[in-house]
Amino acid sequence: MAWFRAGASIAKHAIRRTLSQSRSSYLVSRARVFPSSQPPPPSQGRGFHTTLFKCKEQAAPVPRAVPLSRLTDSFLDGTSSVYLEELQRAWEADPNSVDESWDNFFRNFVGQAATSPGISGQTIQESMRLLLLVRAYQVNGHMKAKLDPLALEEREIPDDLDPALYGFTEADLDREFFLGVWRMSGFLSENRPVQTLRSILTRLEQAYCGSIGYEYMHIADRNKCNWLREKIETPTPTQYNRERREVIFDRLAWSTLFENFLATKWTSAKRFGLEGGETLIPGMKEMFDRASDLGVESIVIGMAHRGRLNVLGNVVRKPLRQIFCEFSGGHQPEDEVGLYTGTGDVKYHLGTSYDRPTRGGGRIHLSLVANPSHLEAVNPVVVGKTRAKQYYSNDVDRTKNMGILIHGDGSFAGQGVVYETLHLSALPNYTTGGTIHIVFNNQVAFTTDPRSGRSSQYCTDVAKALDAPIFHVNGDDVEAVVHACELAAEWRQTFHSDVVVDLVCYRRFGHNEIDEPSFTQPKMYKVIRSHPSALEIYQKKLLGTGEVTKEDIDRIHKKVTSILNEEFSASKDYIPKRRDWLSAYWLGFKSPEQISRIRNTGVKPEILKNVGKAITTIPENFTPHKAVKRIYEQRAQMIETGEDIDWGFAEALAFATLVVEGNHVRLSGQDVERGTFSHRHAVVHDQTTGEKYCPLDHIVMNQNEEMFTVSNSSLSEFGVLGFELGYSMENPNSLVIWEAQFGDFANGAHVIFDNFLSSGEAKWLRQTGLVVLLPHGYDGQGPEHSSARLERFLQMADDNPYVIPEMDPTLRKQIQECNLQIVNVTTPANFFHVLRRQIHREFRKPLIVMSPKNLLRSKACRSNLSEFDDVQGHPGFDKQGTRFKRLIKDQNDHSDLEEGIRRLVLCSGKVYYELDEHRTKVEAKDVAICRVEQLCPFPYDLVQRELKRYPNAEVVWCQEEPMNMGGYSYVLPRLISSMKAVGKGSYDDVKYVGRAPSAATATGFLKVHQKEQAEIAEKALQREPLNFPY
Ligand SMILES: Cc1ncc(C[n+]2csc(CCOP(=O)(O)OP(=O)(O)O)c2C)c(N)n1
Ligand SMILES: [Mg+2]
Repeated sequence: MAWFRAGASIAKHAIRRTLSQSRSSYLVSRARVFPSSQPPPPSQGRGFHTTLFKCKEQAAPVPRAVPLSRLTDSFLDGTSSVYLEELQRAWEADPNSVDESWDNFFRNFVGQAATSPGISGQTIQESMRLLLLVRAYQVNGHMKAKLDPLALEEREIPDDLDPALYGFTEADLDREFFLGVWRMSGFLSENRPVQTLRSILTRLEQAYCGSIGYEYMHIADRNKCNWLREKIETPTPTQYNRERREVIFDRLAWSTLFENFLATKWTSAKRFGLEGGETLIPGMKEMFDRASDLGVESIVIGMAHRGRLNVLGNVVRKPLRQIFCEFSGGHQPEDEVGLYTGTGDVKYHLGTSYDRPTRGGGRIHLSLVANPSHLEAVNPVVVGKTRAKQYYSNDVDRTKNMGILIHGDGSFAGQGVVYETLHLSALPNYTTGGTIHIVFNNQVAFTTDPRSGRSSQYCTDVAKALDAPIFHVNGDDVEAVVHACELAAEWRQTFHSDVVVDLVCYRRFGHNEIDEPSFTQPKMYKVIRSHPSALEIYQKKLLGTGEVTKEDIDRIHKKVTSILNEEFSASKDYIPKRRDWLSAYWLGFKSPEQISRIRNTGVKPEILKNVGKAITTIPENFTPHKAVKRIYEQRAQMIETGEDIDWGFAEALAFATLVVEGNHVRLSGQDVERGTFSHRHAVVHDQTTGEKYCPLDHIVMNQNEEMFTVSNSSLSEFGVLGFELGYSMENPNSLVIWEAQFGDFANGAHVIFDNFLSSGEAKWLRQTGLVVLLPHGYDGQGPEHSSARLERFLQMADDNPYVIPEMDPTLRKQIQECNLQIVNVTTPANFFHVLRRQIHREFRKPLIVMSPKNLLRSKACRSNLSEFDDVQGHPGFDKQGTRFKRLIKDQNDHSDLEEGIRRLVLCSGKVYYELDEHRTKVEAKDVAICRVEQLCPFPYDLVQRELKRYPNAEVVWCQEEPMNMGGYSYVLPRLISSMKAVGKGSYDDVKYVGRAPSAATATGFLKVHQKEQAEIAEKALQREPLNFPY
């Protein structure tokens, strides 16, 4: 074994140099092993590591006598020998006079064999240097581990793994050394204080430099490190018995033969196979079995393209015939012709869920979450879904439901959402008790080498920020993979925190099977071409140990191949029975083509009063901030008088009434507890004790604290929105809301909007009722705090602008058939109803809310309690009852036909109040102003009603956003369709009032803003007719 990288001569040389006290920079590195005349082999341009180690440490000095006055504490310096002798004398006189560790040390040392040289400064120092060497292996042993199946890695082995650095030579190998008995687990704890250097090094190499490289010494918690040391530094390496080996072999055979089978049946199809990393499958299966043994009942899995079909077939156990059927193009279920099928998605993005039997005879529920191409974007979604499962299964210690994420090496290092998700892992309202990460590290990303893909040594280094242990494992050693996977499951169930398995493998073919990898990685692929598969390697090993025979191997191959063939034949006639898109909680929910009853959202007045009182009551002995106390008193007054209810209180009433009805409500985002604009104060802080109180947690008797959750989040948009999306998808009876600080910041999460929220139902037939609150509005705060980019959400809407759908209330499916709801609401009562509507219907649809800022405190933006209740004759009550108003007609009383109105201004959001104020000022009684509260899907029926009401009115769309933003582009064709339908003009008849097109969303100058804003109101109400288009 090559412990000494340049043999004893280096050590001797090092010692000699130290003795001469020169400032040596003798670098012990792999490069030095080559004689100086012979250059190191040329770089292949790849490796785990791009940052060269620049270890400047010198080899250890030998001790020498130094005057007491010049003693330092550093024993490496060699001066401490005198000090140690002093210590020993003190200990001999009174063992209690020295620290316990020294007591231990001397006791063990003095009690050792007579052959030992006795205590001298030199031997003590040797022991201590040895200790440093052990420590070096614990910290850096992974650098020497044999991780790369192709053995192409170019890694500098750190100097501190070289015994010569500590003054040892080959001649010391069979000498016995004192290693000590330390308060730590594993190697150093055993009661064998004297060992030969050879046996110490052998064990260190076995433990740390085999097929698994352990990174854990960055973890601050001593108990966790000790737990791991006990597992890693075992006296004998883990051995699986024959029975286990057979199972592992069988699983590896399935994994390998599955890919081979697909490759032969569909030669030119892209399947993103996992050839080169087939051991992933036995690793995952053993991990799941171990997790199940330790209490896990349900696992949510997220992964990208690579190996997904194999995981679906072999791990999740999706019927192979179904996979093969989909591979061949699929058939539509017979009983579902004419039903909503959405757009579908490519086979390696689809999700599924199954109950799978486990080794222990139990069952484990596995769900693989559907995901888009966007690598790693599914991470927060998986974690959020896992958290929701924990809530609904009352898994308070988070041991029954677990999330597993499988990553690529390139994407794990490159995508920011990895970090954003990792940072949710220990937050009280986001933790899931640990996610297990497996990095499928094939050492290449499409065509990019790690050298160009990351600046860190390992692709997993980002996880170190979390104190997560990282197990790097050679993907060719299936037993090591299984061991690392089992250990990860044990870690997760013991410490309830994240852990990473870095499966170092290779990619046998190109990025997909029809891609040519030698264009860019010629040397690597030369090696790969003659590299045996993990299955071949394992077969050879088992044959070598005599544990399996050639016949056993043939039998397993035959069995797997014949099942694959049977399933392939069956796939030809396979017709899926029912669309698998509703999990148990979603039974009874309607798909887009099934009519769902429209329900009222008004609430009985007595319930409103009761919950209103409950959520305005703060315990007597609690001291809120003066201003907060006043807010709560005002809210109590609002409920008492039933008047002037503001936005914040209307929202609280919506939450409270939903909770009373048994729903779960969860609101998360940056600073949402107080509210960015100080309007919510959902959590009150005692000004003397700092304690917190959340009135919404005390609405019903013995309310589960999590039933209403409001939580400040980490400063992440992508991660947190993704989390809440995943959360919302688990159970429909929950109102899940994400609020952006300002709507502007939502674009940091656009992958979630584009690829999940707006298209998830069409691609994967999965519904979500997630609500997104995006503060929006032009109030002079500059380009970055004015716009939530309403136009982008509207552009994503999939309703056809030129086809007016069925709008009859009994037949209407308009919202169900559209992918999004986008609203810009102007009254607290309407906000209350739109939130409640999310739950009071038989389907779920995402809701994007352009939420207000300055309306939060506006005296004009108030509602009376009578608009919240369900009492006939109250202002909110119309023909159907009390509901969300998709359009609010002009506030002035108008009959069904108003021929004297010269202009109908249609607008949305807070600009309404400015228009109305100006209308009063200029006494423009012949202008009607209607608020389009729900922009998408467009309220054709109500717009047509208003168009008919004012037959002589000029039609204006007014907005405060620039023309290329806001609602204009979306509204225009739909308004034209509405006008055509009622025979009232066309394109040229829609006038525009608003800001001119602009690159930036808003001006940075307050004065300019005020001028522009005033002009909008003036123009919308001017006496002269407007020109087309503006
Ligand atoms: C966010 C994102 N950017 C780019 C791509 C295009 N892309 C698809 S696979 C791939 C390489 C991924 O490399 P790695 O994470 O190592 O996974 P591997 O394919 O090697 O398993 C890239 C860049 C993508 N799918 N998602
Ligand atoms: Mg890769």
